[in-house]
Amino acid sequence: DALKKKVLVARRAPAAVIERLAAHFEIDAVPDDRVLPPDELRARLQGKAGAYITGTERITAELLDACPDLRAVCTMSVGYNHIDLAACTARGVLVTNTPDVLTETTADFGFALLMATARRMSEGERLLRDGGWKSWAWDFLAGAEVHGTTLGILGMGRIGQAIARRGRFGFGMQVVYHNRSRLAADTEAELGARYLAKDELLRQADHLVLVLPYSAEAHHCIGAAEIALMKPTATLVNIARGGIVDEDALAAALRKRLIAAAGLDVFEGEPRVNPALLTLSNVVLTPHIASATLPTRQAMALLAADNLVAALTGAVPPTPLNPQVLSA
Ligand code: 8YV
Repeated sequence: DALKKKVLVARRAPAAVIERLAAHFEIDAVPDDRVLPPDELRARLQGKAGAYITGTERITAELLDACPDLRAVCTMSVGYNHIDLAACTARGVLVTNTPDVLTETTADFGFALLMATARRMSEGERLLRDGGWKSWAWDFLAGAEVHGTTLGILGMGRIGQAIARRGRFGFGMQVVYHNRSRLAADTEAELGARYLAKDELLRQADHLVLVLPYSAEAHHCIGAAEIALMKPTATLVNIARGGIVDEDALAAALRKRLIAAAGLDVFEGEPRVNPALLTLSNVVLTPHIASATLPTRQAMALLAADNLVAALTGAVPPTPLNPQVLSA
């Protein structure tokens, strides 16, 4: 159909997404799980009005200039640091993400990673599988307490608040947080959350969870100086973006036991993992799976598709990041 707009689906997507998009558009769907290299992404975007992407494909100003037909970029992720939003807005390209549908699932995983890290679950499993479980000792694999301790949250958005609820209501924790802006008083009261300056948060937290969006200002905002403020018994959990943490500094701190342990679901330069982290016993490492349940991934995928359909058919997309483009 020559009248149908063309869209690129840049990664293998659920059949329901392809069906929904095919009802409106002529689709060029990448059938496999590899990330398109930048030049291939550019080539396949020629003549396309829309791009359905994931958290991996980078949308830069140069790419937009090379793809003048592009009107909408819809990412199946809540994070959008892979997209130059200002460049998109300046060119009238609508951008959407997938907030809300992954909040509770991602918070579940953040809490699971905190628990696994504090209670040394990966270390225990490795020891058991390697045949190292020979006897019992009073301090055998003794970890850090979770219930009743102080939960620190850096980045108190939707996911941060969902983690705060788990900590407060499930584990009787005291919640302290730092965020660019302070929460409304009634939200703070509901979460029992106390706002602290960043340094004070680092000092007080028994378990510190990073859930802030990645940006130039957030780059390596947890490094040697910040880790030095933390308790030697503290654990650090990162479910945001790898670039927030200086991994070399973290690995050095874990080796010297400046903090007790870390749980990392995200890495700078993933899927490559800093080799310095791989040799440490006091770190739990997972391959960026905090939103990975089938229902949540399906909801994210369909929300991204709904956004793309709306964006290219003159409707208001459910979750736009630059809605000003719609009224321009
Ligand atoms: C995605 C994420 O799985 O939503 C995000 O920002 O990091 C994950 O939920 C990943 O970006 C793939 O799209």
